[in-house]
Amino acid sequence: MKKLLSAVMLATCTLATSTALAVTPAEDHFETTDDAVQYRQAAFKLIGDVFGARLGAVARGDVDYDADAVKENAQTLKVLINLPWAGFADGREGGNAQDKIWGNKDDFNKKAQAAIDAVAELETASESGDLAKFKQAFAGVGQSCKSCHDSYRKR
Ligand code: ASC
Repeated sequence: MKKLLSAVMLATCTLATSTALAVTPAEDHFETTDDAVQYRQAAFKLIGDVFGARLGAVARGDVDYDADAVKENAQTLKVLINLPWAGFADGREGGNAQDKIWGNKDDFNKKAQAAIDAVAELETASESGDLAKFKQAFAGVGQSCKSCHDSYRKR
């Protein structure tokens, strides 16, 4: 019983930690705000390439569906989608981010988490080898990007 309890507690802690790491932290390790802005812009640039350019080409039908390539890119995206949020710690206003992010952190974090969840669904769909499922999940990720951009991106 004790063993089971500690296993459950460990699992709960791990879950809590990974969720906390995935969304915006209060503090960060960057020396300057400019570093934080450059970091998150670099992360979004990578996400934009893997999602918008590579997976997007398949979703739009510009590139033939290759299940293995799509799966690989979806797995890459699943890592990348965790990255930008560390660049939005307290006091890191700037770049293309609207200042109101910092007054609406709960909502911002919710939208960030929605993107993480949508990418997890995309990765699952990519494992099915089913183009229709991929396209549907791709649209879900796009919607999560748009929802946050509409509220919080300057342009
Ligand atoms: C992209 C990209 C975005 C989103 C958004 C989805 O590829 O660069 O900002 O998808 O356009 O609606």
